[in-house]
Amino acid sequence: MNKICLMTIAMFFTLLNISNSVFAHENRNIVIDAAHIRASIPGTNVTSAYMSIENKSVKTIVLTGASSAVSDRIEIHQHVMNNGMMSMRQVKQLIIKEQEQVILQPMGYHLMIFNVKKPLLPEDNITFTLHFAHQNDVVVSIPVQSIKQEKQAKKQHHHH
Ligand SMILES: [Cu+2]
Repeated sequence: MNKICLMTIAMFFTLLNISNSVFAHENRNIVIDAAHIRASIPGTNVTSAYMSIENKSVKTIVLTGASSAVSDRIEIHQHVMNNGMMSMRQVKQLIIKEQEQVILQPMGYHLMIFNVKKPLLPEDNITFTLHFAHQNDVVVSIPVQSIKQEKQAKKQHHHH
């Protein structure tokens, strides 16, 4: 990443913080919502990020990865059943068809964050850059949530 790009991102986040809209970022075609990172469990340096990614464009979009200052290794993962055992595997890309949405959530797709440089604590907001094929990066500020907060947020998301 060059200096100008970093400056642009820094400016962008200054603006985001002023408007205090840290939960969702919208560009013309890609809408990120309900993004959160699971707080670090003491003694571990691996955690995961979840969100919904909506493709409002008229073309398929392809998520190819993510990057963040908190880790040098972030992978797109999927939970799969293997001989009755739940396991994870890396997927190289996530295809989101036009007018469709993919939800990254516990037990499903997620962004796996390895070698977290410092514990991620509830109330932290972490800058993530999502990379797409043939699309500009999308930069999001993702709040860290404890598992308890995650469950509460999920309840509020369901309107029964
Ligand atoms: Cu994983």
